[in-house]
Amino acid sequence: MLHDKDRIFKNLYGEQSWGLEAARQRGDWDGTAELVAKGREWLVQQVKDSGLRGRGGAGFPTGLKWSFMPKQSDGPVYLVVNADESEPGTCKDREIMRNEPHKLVEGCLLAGVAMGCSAGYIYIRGEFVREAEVLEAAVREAYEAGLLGKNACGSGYGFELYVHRGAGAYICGEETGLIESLEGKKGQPRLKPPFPAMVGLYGRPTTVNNVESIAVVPTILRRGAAWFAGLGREKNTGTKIFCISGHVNQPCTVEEEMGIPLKELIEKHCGGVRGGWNNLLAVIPGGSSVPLMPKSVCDTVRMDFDSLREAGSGLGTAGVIVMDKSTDIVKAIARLSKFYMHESCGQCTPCREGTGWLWRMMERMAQGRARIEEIDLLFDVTKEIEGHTICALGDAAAWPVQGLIRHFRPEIERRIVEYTKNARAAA
Ligand code: L3W
Ligand code: SF4
Repeated sequence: MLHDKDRIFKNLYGEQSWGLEAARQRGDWDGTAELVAKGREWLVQQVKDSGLRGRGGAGFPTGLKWSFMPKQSDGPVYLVVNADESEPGTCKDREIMRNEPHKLVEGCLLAGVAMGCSAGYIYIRGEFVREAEVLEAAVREAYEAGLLGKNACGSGYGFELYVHRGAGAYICGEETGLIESLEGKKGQPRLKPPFPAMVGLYGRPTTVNNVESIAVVPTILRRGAAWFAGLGREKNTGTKIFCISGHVNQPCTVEEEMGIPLKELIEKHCGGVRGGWNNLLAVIPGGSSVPLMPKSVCDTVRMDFDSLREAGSGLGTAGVIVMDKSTDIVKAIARLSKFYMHESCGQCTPCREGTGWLWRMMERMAQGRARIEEIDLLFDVTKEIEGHTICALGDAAAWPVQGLIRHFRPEIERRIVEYTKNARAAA
């Protein structure tokens, strides 16, 4: 359980102003010039030592990612912040940008220095109109106070920061689709490698980080890598913002210690599952792109990257979707299939054709209008999509269906048997 003193985000619920003066009172922008002066190597090493792993879904070690950027460069290198938060069930970056924008702005400067960037771009989801306004105002405040610009914080380091609004496509949250969109092109992911650290924005070395990953950096640097690494557990360190929605008594977004048991998270912060813990059917723990877990797994699982992977799911974005026994679980997953079909950018065949096929098949399964052997066929097709596409959207479309078949196959079979029986009786 996380003590208040270890909480990074002190204004997550917007009880105080987001503005610079209030942010300073909360400790933001305190001694930033001294941190900049410690230099690039120190900054990267601190983030490595903290054990921070990317908060956007993949959990890649942040310090390691920063170290991929060239030590010397013959031109500009860039930081890009992925603020295109679109994963169903996820609303953590939104709260940071609404209520703690200066943590992100200061984090951009420090990450920029750590990687030798002269400029950073925050790519914000188009639908986040109010959040973009707040963020733009926070960046303006930082410029006016001399915290950004040619001589950021009086440190002698020059760093420019831009806020760029997206236009509402989920695929622009994929880092290379985002870069394409930032360049003014259609947001279609690129083949990797080369990774952005080699060829990124405008063909230059670029690192794309999630909002939360960057916003925690100033606190890590001020309080020390050992403090952050002391929270959570090995390889899964620090605090994490969880967003819990669905069939709980009080849906909420909350910062907790990495590795908190799922049951404790729900009971402590959300007033429990609607109708009590025994009324729980399943949980999707990391935004819609990771497999669901039945109640038996939820009883004991911890909320961190490795525990959830071992449990057959993933931490993803930590958007926890809770479903009680009133849920039509097959229909719920069919709805997700429709989402992925709609958001597929269409450039690779297994995803373009496969996501539409999955959705049509899932609609039939939800009604029971299928044959039992088609369940195996459905599973096989998800395996043909997984790992055979340019970006992770193909995997993301496959995994929820795989999780459903793995854990709720009897429910799919029951529908098929019932539908067949009714159809025969009506004939
Ligand atoms: C240089 C190498 N860089 C990896 C970098 C890479 C990227 C990061 C992670 O997917 C996940 C996905 C969704 N040299 C490198 C290297 N990198 N090897 O490390 O890369 P990767 O490929 O593991 O993941 P990804 O393609 O970035 C992201 C999951 O997120 N997701 C959804 C996300 C939605 C949001 C949102 O709404 N905010 O984030 C949910 O689970 O399934 O697994 O930077 O360049 N050798
Ligand atoms: Fe586009 Fe889907 Fe291929 Fe990703 S996997 S590049 S979304 S078609």
